[in-house]
Amino acid sequence: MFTHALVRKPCKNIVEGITSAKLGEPDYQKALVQHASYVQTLMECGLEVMQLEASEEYPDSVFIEDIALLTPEFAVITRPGAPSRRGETEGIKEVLWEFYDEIVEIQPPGTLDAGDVMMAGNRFFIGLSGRTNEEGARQLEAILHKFGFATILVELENLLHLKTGVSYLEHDTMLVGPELKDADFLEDYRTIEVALEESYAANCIWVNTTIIIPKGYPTTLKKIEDAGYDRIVTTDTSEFRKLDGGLSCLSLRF
Ligand code: CIR
Repeated sequence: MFTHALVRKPCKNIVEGITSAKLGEPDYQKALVQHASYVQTLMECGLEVMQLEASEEYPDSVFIEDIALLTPEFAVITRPGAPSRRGETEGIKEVLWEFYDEIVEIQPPGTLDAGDVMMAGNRFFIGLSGRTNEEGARQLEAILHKFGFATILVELENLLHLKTGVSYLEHDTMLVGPELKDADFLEDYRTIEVALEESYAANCIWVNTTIIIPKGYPTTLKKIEDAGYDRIVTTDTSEFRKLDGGLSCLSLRF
């Protein structure tokens, strides 16, 4: 069970964030409203939410999931793959000391975005992407092995991050988008497939028995319901989607 979440408020410079989505510029005011409603949803799942101030220097800093991996026992501060995002980790250690005794940092030349890291029970899947290089993944594997976790590397072709294309919904179940639906690493799991036209919805989160999925993806919502999940809530993330940001990227849950 999670008890806390860490989020960072969107900054005005969010309009300068990295994107390949071709959906236009995000609207800052709308992003603020959507972010507040996302935070409210997390609180309704029983989490205490800690909100970091907006950081104008880093347009993508609202996507806080990428800068740290938080597990029950230890925290890893990443080294983001996009040079414009690297400084987003500044100050995060000081915040995490309040919760963790054990904090490890990914070192150069390793790069790792935690959007590429998916925990499923005692296994961690690590995507090798345009952001996470082999060195970064190996450093993380070494840390995870030390703590007794198994690791599996997944080569990605077109996805920004591993969790852009797959989400673990507990109960040995993976929600998976078109790019990864036939991937070998899914063989031990029940899968719920997301259709191509709803592929953005492959990124969602399980929070203390509730599944939070983005608003506007009815077929995926229905499939999750049909798979037996009875508490599903939606939240609008349209402004973050314009920057390739999924629902999970907006928080660190721990
Ligand atoms: C980026 O390209 O880094 C941001 N515009 C979006 C990051 C989304 N994060 C994630 O999927 N974990």
